[in-house]
Amino acid sequence: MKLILQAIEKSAIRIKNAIDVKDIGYSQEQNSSGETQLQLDIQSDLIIEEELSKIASVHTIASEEKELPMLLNENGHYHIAFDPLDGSSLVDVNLSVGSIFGIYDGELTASKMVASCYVVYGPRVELVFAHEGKVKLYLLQAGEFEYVKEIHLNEKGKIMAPGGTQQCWAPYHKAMIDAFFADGYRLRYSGGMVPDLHQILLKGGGLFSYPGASDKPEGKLRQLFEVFPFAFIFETAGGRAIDGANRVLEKETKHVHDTSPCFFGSNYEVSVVADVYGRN
Ligand code: P6P
Repeated sequence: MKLILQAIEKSAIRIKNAIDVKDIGYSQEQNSSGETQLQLDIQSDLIIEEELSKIASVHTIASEEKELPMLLNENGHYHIAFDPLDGSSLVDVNLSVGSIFGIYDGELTASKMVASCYVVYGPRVELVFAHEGKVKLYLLQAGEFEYVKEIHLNEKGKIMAPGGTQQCWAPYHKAMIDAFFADGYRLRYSGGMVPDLHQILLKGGGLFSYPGASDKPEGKLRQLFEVFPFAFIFETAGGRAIDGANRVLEKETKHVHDTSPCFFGSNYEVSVVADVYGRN
């Protein structure tokens, strides 16, 4: 596992350097989700593939930017799913973006997740790694990731990050979000999953939601690359992650690019979601 974390750290430094290079435009390609790929998306994907290929224990990688999983080492046992540069279109407006990694032992399924990690490229480059019951924060300083602290969520927070197309929300979902704001929660939503969730984790809690809605009944965020890694981090930090009715880490993934509605947050906020969704 240490070699995997080191490979992620090396990838992050190389991706940060790529982000700092000018003249990054759109390629003519589309990814499996039909999103036009930024040259930066493709470059970030190749960087991570290259770094993980050096590790004998990595059997297979699955990338949001690739149609199918890729076998790296027949004798390996870790299966790593990653989103190389989530929210990459935000680079154009100089907002924070991130890389997300789910590390599975034996197969790409929620119940086999053993660790997860994300990197946030913002005013600083920070890395969060969840493994063996701890969520640890690291800061990139002078070319090295230095350990900062452990992350723990409060029982109740103050931040609300409501994703999705509001006019497509179910009426009970809209009423629930409105009630949180009437209760004094602060709106914090950039459109970048990584910085939006990082803020909730570092500011003690709240709720990030990307629900199923009439335009996207199964939500937008991908199970293996985005939803499961953050679910693992939030649960390890003392919070919860559900799809409305159930814990997301109990879902069965049928296709590598499957999505899921998702709610990540402190215990209090997620229990409100479970109650509302359980009654509708
Ligand atoms: P919307 C970025 O494209 C992304 O995949 C996540 O990073 C983010 O949380 C979500 O989509 C934002 O989606 O529909 O609110 O623009």
